[in-house]
Amino acid sequence: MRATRRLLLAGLAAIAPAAIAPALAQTNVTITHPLPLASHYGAGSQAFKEAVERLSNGRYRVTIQRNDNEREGIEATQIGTQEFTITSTGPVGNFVPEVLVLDIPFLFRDYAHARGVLDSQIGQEILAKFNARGLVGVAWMENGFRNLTNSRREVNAPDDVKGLKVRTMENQVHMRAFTTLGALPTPMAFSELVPALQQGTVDGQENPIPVIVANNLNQVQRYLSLTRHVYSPAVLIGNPGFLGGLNAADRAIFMQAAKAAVDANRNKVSEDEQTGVAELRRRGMTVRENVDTAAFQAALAPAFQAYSQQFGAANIDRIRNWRPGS
Ligand code: EAX
Repeated sequence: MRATRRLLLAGLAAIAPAAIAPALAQTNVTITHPLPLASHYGAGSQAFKEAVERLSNGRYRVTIQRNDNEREGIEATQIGTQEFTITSTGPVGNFVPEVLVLDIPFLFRDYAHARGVLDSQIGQEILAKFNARGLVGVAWMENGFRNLTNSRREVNAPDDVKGLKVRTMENQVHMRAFTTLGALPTPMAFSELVPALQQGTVDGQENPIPVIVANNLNQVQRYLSLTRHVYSPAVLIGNPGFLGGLNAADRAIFMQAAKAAVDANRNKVSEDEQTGVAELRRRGMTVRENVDTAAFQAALAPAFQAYSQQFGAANIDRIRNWRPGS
């Protein structure tokens, strides 16, 4: 009897810690973005979720939600009803005006230039401006070079844009550019875009290839012109109260997860840029590749003059002339 009792007690001792250990506290964290999960934002949010849950050993659980109204995602992050959001800079300038300089047409030469500037001191200085606006600019992500689509006509040069009702983001820099070209810019949230195109409220819109592909905009747009008229950054924004309440180790986890998000997001943009145009042709879009971008830049001269006055020519040149190692 004694031996049995001893065995029983030894068995109980072995399982006791697991059975009575307090269930590990788990904190739920929500991140939103405006696109399908298979998009370049979806890739970033998935990488963020995986890294946070792995690095925290499950102490944090990340829920990814889609909200195709980016302004709402920023507002919810600002007031704390969610902890993070991924958004293009489109509406961000209404919260952090210093971001608007990045939305100037033809500011960036190519992806390497844009990513280099955003990851440099220039980009970090702009992220720091979020703090005074009740937001945390955690990391620059990427939306991509924006291209014009419409259902009225092929667009090869600025004159082809005259009179087109073009949906723009709620972004004063973009709206000025399209007004200067003689188009009729119609600002609205992404959530309103497809209905507006379906109902003919607008003739066209402009977005990066990854957005056009992920949202099947070929179903509501006939012509694609590879204008690449604006590089559209995206940004991972965090709630100050949540991030400020973390200890150093947990904050480091979220910063490391943000880096994973940026890498996955940029890789997906690069992939979509490789395959997206052919895919959109396959889906039936008429694609104009050799757009006269020099003519577009010349036609935008009055807008560039206004941007120089608004943002300072030196600030614009600092970005435009950035080189690796500078
Ligand atoms: O951020 O609103 C837009 O056109 C954005 O490019 C889209 O929501 C992805």
